[in-house]
Amino acid sequence: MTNVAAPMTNAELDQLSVNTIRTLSIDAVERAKSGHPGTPMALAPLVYTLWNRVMRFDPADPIWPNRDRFVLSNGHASMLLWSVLHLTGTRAVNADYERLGQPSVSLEDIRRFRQIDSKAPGHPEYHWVSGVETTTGPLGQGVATSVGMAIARKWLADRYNRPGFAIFDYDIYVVCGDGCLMEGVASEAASLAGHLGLDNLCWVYDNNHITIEGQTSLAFTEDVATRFLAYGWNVLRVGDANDLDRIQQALGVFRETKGRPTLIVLDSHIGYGAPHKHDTAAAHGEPLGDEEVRLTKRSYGWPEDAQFLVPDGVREHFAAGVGARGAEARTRWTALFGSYRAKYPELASEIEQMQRRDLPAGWDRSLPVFPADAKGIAGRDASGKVLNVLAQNIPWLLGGSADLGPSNKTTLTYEGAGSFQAGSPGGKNLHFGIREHAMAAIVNGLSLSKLRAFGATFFIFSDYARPAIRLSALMELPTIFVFTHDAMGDGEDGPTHQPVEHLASLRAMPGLITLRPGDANEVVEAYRYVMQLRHEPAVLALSRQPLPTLDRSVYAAATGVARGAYVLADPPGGNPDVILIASGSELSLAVEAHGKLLAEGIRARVVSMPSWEIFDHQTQAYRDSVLPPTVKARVAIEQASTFGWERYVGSSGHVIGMTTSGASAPLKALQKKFGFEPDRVAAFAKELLGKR
Ligand SMILES: Cc1ncc(C[n+]2csc(CCOP(=O)(O)OP(=O)(O)O)c2C)c(N)n1
Ligand SMILES: [Mg+2]
Repeated sequence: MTNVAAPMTNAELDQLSVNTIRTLSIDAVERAKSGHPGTPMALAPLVYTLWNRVMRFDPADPIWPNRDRFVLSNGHASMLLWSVLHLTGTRAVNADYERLGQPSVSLEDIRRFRQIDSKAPGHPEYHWVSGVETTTGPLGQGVATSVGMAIARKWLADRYNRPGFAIFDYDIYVVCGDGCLMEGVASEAASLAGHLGLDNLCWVYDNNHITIEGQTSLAFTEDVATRFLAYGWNVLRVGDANDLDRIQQALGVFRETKGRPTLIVLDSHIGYGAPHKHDTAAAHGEPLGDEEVRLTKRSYGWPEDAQFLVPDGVREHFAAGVGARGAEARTRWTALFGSYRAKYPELASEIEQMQRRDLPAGWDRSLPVFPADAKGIAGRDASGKVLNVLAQNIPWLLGGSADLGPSNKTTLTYEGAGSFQAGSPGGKNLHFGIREHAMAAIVNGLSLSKLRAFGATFFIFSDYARPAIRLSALMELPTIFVFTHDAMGDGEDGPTHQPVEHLASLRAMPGLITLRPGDANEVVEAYRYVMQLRHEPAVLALSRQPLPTLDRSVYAAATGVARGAYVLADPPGGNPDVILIASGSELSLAVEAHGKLLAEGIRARVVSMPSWEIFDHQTQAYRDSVLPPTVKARVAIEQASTFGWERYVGSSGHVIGMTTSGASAPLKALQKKFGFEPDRVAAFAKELLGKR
């Protein structure tokens, strides 16, 4: 016997690495006294194989554009990601896309799993931790977002690849569990991915038969494989989650499969190695407990008392695997991109601008200017004209509707815009089908891939997209949601189609910008503002019916939209006694009422307020100039829930809005029934002034 250990074989290093991921996960959850150990214990071999043997990812540059993407859709298993980001030595990148020297996730972060400011938070958070490709946690979102990433990759390849220049040829790998596959959004997204034949997309399904309440036999007994075959996917099965070679082989089959996305059904055992918790729901979401941790470590052949142990050789093993492969791939790509830039300077500069979320020069040239017109034009129609100009000026602006393109007016109709389909991946019109939730998640995936993307539907159905819009806001993505038929304008369709609380509920969402422009020129300015956003998603609420185009030689310029709210009209010499505040379709109503009040010698002001959020970000001085604190007589008019308007009208003001659902009738009748008439607006103004 000597003290010199024989060098470890590769197989031993593989196993040591897998067990390092497992024990880091166990220890982090134990220390935090909260978290999800069972699935990292089961899926460590999968994540190890994928990262160290397959993925083209350079830990030194986690935002290299042609990297393979990894999405952990079962975000509760976040310790998988924190472990692998740590063990690969992935570097941090800051908000200006600069590479920093420090690790993305340090061992100290893992020790402080789920604690304030740790780079190992409870669930994967894009923007907070470098190397996280999308925020996950709400089950189903990751898988659905990945479809957007796969669409983006196809589109990028079509536009930018040239013979000998495969600038974009990355793949998207996704890990998901029973929960993700139960969620409706996953079905919507999988159906579309199958239709589009996205063969750059691979979902690995952790088939462990366990969710929180127990066995999946309680609620989930469908044949998942057959379901995905019916969607048009390639379905593979790996019967043992510990078999690294089989996993690698299945991933290899994915890479060779053309014309279809791949689902790998991976049979696993949650809590693998824990003698009492293995295969039970108890392993899902709570620490194993001292004694069970010891027994588990013993079963892995791990020192029972060691905590947060990264044995010698493990980091080096990752460096020799994904580290070397990633560095090599990135270096080759960088050289390739250099020659590409020489040969195709314009295309190369587009790619570079896109990566920084810059807009191309001239992005707002030829935006329409709408002449004054009493009959006017619908918000949605103005939007369609603007979008068609912008999409021609900004090559990477694309999007579509959930089957309402002709109603939303979001179809890009100019020559060459094209439809995105399996056989035409350069098309800029996406057909999401009637899948609002997946649409919003896909828009997130497109945006995470640095495309400028929009999704559209009726405003009422924003509810169907809301969870993904929320993630857009959380991730600080500059996505665009075009929601038309934003009030009672849907008339005869009735209350099922008439949004009421939607504006209030979206305004309540942190980080989201809502805009409800009041005429065609405000629509133009709203888009001008939205296009310049880099870190905020925006919702545009647009009218179905024509709105008068205001005469801007009489009223203030629509550029005021960029300040959220602005003084549109004043009494002669200013100094109003009463302020009418309106958005969207009610702006012209306020203007009419204003005319009546002026005729009666009442000093009224009209404030156009398309966006609360933008206005709230202005200086106090500006806000006071629009809504002078001394003027307490204020009437807000908006064909939506009155909820929240108190903050602008104050306790002595009045809100004309909706306090019930709408009704099925022609718009005129609804305006009368719900009191959106100029005389009523004027009457409230007078009442507040004690003149009635
Ligand atoms: C939309 C949504 N609903 C509910 C939850 C709460 N939740 C977190 S994990 C989980 C069970 C997930 O089961 P599975 O995906 O099979 O994960 P496993 O326990 O096998 O890791 C639930 C219900 C959630 N995160 N997201
Ligand atoms: Mg499960």
